[in-house]
Amino acid sequence: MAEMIMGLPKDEHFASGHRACAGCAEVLSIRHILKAAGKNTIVVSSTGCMEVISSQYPSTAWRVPWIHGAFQNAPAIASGVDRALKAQGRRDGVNLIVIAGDGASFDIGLGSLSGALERGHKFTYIATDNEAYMNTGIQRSGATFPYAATTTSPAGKKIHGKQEPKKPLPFIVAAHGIKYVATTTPSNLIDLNKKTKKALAIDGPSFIHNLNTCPLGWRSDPAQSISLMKVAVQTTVAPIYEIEDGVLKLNQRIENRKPVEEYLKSQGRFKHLSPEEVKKVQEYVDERYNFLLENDGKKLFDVLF
Ligand SMILES: Cc1ncc(C[n+]2csc(CCOP(=O)(O)OP(=O)(O)O)c2C)c(N)n1
Ligand SMILES: [Mg+2]
Repeated sequence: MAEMIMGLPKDEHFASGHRACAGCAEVLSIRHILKAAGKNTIVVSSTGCMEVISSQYPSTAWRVPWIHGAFQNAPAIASGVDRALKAQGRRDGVNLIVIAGDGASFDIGLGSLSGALERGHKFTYIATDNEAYMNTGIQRSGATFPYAATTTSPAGKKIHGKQEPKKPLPFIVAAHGIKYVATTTPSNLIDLNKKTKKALAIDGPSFIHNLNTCPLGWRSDPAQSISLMKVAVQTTVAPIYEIEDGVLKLNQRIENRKPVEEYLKSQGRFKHLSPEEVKKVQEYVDERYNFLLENDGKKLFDVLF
């Protein structure tokens, strides 16, 4: 039995000595996802930072079986692993996890993800979202937050960063009728641990959205990565909820929301914003959080299921 510290297992399945940047929140999330999953786990990763930093030949940080696919096909690989283990009579007791970035999840691999969800494979998909294609040089993705400056949505004189909203991936996934969808950040590792376990216990597909500070791409202080995630939750930029059997449950109802400016001001990617634009971002965040408040406890997508 693993020893417990503050309710979290002591076992490590992601080794230190990897090449993640100082202050990378994503690598902390992954470490704790694997702690929750335990050693009987197979991980499939798409191309992205977490692959690049963990697996320079001939070394690896993964202490569980790990498959790296292409940028766009991790869910298709997981589908094959699920079916192969079943065919061999070895499916019971094995956790199958896809860990893929926002570019892979929100954009290029969305078709592959949709197919695997629709076929009903037993696997947990974890979208580690740092809001851009970071390992290739901070290009915008469908997950990039509005007005954020990236190398392909720069803050110019006329256009101030990304002009489009963030794609609502947890809802797109939930609309497939899967049993469990949840959102997380590494600012609450107990929550991340519980949700990972809950997702892995589902007999079918499950999905976790995991938002992570990227000090390089967000131009934030590496020492503040976890407190920035706390601010994301307190401002409701990152609402924490579950969708279980289609029913929305806000895990944390934020009564006294902090102004979104608190979140924006500590990141260089937002430093070009005018006061009017900060107001627009506040409205954008409020609209979405109010939707969650109004629908808390309700079954979403009734017509679709
Ligand atoms: C078909 C294809 N197009 C482009 C690339 C180059 N590429 C590799 S990873 C990546 C971005 C990954 O972004 P994301 O999934 O958000 O992961 P992150 O690097 O941010 O962790 C890109 C564009 C590729 N490997 N394959
Ligand atoms: Mg990314």
